[in-house]
Amino acid sequence: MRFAVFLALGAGCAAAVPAHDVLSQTSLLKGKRKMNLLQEVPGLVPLPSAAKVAGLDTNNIQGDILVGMKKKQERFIFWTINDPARFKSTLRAFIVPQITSVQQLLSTTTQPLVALNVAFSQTGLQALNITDNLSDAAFSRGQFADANALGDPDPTKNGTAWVDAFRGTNIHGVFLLASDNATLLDAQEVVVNSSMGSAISVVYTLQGSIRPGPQAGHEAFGYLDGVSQPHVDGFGTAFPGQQTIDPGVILVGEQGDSLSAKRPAWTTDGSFLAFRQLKQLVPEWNKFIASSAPGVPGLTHAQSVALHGARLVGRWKSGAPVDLSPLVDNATLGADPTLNNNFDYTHQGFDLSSDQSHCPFASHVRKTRPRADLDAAPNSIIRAGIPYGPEVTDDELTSATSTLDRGLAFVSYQSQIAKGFRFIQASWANNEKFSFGKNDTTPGFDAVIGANRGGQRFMSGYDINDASKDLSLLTDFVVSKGGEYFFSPSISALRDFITAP
Ligand code: N7H
Repeated sequence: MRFAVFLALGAGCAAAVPAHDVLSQTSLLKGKRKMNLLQEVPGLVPLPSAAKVAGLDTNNIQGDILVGMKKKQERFIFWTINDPARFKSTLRAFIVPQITSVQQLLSTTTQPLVALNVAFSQTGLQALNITDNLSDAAFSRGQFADANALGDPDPTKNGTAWVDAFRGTNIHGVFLLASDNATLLDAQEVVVNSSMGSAISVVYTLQGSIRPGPQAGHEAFGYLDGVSQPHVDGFGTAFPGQQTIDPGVILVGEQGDSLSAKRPAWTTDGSFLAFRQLKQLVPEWNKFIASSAPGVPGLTHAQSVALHGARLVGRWKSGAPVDLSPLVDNATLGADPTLNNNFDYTHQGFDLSSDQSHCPFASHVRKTRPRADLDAAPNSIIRAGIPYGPEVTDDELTSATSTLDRGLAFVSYQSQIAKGFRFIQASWANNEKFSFGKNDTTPGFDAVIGANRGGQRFMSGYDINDASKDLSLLTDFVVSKGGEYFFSPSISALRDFITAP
């Protein structure tokens, strides 16, 4: 008997995939992994060994939540549920047994060929008739309703950069597929989508990849990314300068989640996932940095330009913090995770409330983690994003104009969106008055991600020799293409609650 299963191919369209094709893809997914699925990037804190994990049920926590930053390739598949009954039964029988835990990701020998995680939006839970209140207002409303609060230009207006699929509350969930090779990702995508068949429609996909060669681990502007992550108490040991946080800052229901008592028991060990597609105008950024760099005595023009970019980010391209290396890059420092995070903006003989000679108040890393400026452990997130899009072409470089879409598939995990991603973006990055208590009461916008609904932005303190000058940030070099808020449940919740018959 000949039969076909359905494979959703892209925005709204579904095509039949012959069963033998699905079988051949399935066979690609058999076998053992020989190479680490994750990239060990110099400068980033190494993963804890299984032996150093204490007190957290790492077999029950979806892997991306605590081990998300080092993926080589990742595919985000966003979908809407058409047939809740079929969706539930397929998820239970086929997807849940394959969900990859934190524990599995910690060793190559236990990693699958393709890691698979799943998360649901508020409307996705509703589609499954789950009406519990998760006590997270941002999640309940969805990100589209939050665009204004996040500083995005109005996504309901013509000309919005928001991807159509993110406009509204139509997305019910996302599969996160991670591997080291596109053939395996393709195979898993076919197998997962065809198992779901008409139970879902895929409304959007985004492919992320680690950048090639020496850019591995660097985001699209060229800076090493993922250097500073909080240390979740119980998960490995803290490196110098790493902020130790209660597990409940990231994991719902754990010690430190102030809303535990209000949340249904099944949400324990889950985490809220904030997804954002952030387009980066790389040639435009390069041109702006080159043309606005103040000359610095003793530095060549190229060195002044590199310093200017580093002061806007707060780290050099190597990952070395400007707070520790304020004039020139230091690749050895950047590559050493025992040194590259060990700073807090205080320096003997310098006043924390006025010193910007080491690092501007409005640099990206200082805005998003103020360290000694403000002790704010509950406002921590774990970042698990990955770059997307092609490398910059020669034509784009020459014309200083982006013609291709590239940037960051931003993912953060937190137990409360209002205290995590949303707070950092809205109350710190977009708040020209933050950090507080400085001699300059308006330090300006986060130079990288600060957003003013498309309006003008500025930062102060960019010039190492004259902190009184403001820099007009001519355009948004990071453009929000929107996103959605999701909840990433524990594996037992997926099995015993979400898909319970
Ligand atoms: Fe950010 N960038 O290249 O400039 N980020 N980030 N980020 N970010 C960090 O420590 C970047 C974004 C945080 O603990 C580094 O990983 C870009 C959003 C936090 O010292 C670099 C985009 C939010 C930290 C970048 C982007 C954050 C951090 C330094 C968008 C939250 C840790 C390397 C396209 C709302 C701060 C590192 C600390 C670091 C960049 C987005 C937050 C290089 C290009 C949306 C908390």
